[in-house]
Amino acid sequence: ITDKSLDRDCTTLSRHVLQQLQSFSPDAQDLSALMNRIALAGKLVARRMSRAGLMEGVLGFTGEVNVQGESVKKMDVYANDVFISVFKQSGLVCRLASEEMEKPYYIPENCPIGRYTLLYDPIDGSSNTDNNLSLGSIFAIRQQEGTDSDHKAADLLTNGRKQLAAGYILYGPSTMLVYTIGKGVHSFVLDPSLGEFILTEENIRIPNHGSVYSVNEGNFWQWEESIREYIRYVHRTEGYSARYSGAMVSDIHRILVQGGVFLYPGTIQNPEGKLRLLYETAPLAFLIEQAGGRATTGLMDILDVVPKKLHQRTPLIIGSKEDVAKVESFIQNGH
Ligand code: AHM
Ligand code: MG
Repeated sequence: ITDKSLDRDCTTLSRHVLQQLQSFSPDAQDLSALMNRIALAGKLVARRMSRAGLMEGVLGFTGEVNVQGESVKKMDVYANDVFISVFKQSGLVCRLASEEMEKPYYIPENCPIGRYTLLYDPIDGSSNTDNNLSLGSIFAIRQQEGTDSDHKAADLLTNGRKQLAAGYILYGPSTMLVYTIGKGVHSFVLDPSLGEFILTEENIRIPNHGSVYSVNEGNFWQWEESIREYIRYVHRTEGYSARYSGAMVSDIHRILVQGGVFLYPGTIQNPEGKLRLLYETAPLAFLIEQAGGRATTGLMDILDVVPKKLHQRTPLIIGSKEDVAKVESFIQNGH
């Protein structure tokens, strides 16, 4: 067994961000500091999760319902607050917007200089929380445009190509951080004894095709016929395997590494599906495209969708180029 963290060149996350930008410009310094803060939030959340079953008041529901109409878990609230408090100290972020907050959260003391906004889903796959199964956090960083003096955050209602950085933290057997700043996709594993995310793979490329399809087939009769037809095609074609964990960060991570397709289509009742654009589908779309894959609503690239509101939802079909194209062809041509 060789210990990669003993490697002479072991690269930490903040060093990696600077290397990617190959400069010590103010922007590079900012992005490095921002990624460092996201990493700190990830460490705090991972630490709490790793002992959750041993502590009082960590698991279970709060009794509240969030802006999305979903029951809130104690871990959702904890993780949401962790991101706020680590970014309060960063000086760089004026606003944060998350799945758990109806309106953006402003940090007034940062706003005169804080040119960035953090968009995040503090806990992806909340239903896995109480079962000791994989969970994630999703993040994106955008430049704030204009002063946003009326606190309406209208400049956030732009397409996903405006994202400066995006990625996820996967809380699995180990804690991983996978990110892009538009220069490829890179993964890190948290070494708990060092308290550092150490580079494990650079420039990850998603295979053009994979055997995994990942979708909640319990929704079969709620989907449009075109999605049902695609699933029937998968069932009668040899070589596909279903994998669905309830946390898309972990399902999409598997697909990033092994190839395949993840789908959360709209239903007849909710044509926009479940997942939210600004802090779920757009960050993952940016990352998967950077790895050579694709992400679409079925009709247009996720990165081209301009939201009308902060918590706008989109259908999501994401993964290997060929597999996404196959689903698209069922949606657009019926076969
Ligand atoms: P969450 O952020 O509230 O946990 O919702 C997102 C999650 C995804 O991780 C997962 O793929 C999906 O919702 C599961 O939903 P469903 O139970 O409808 O399949
Ligand atoms: Mg979510």
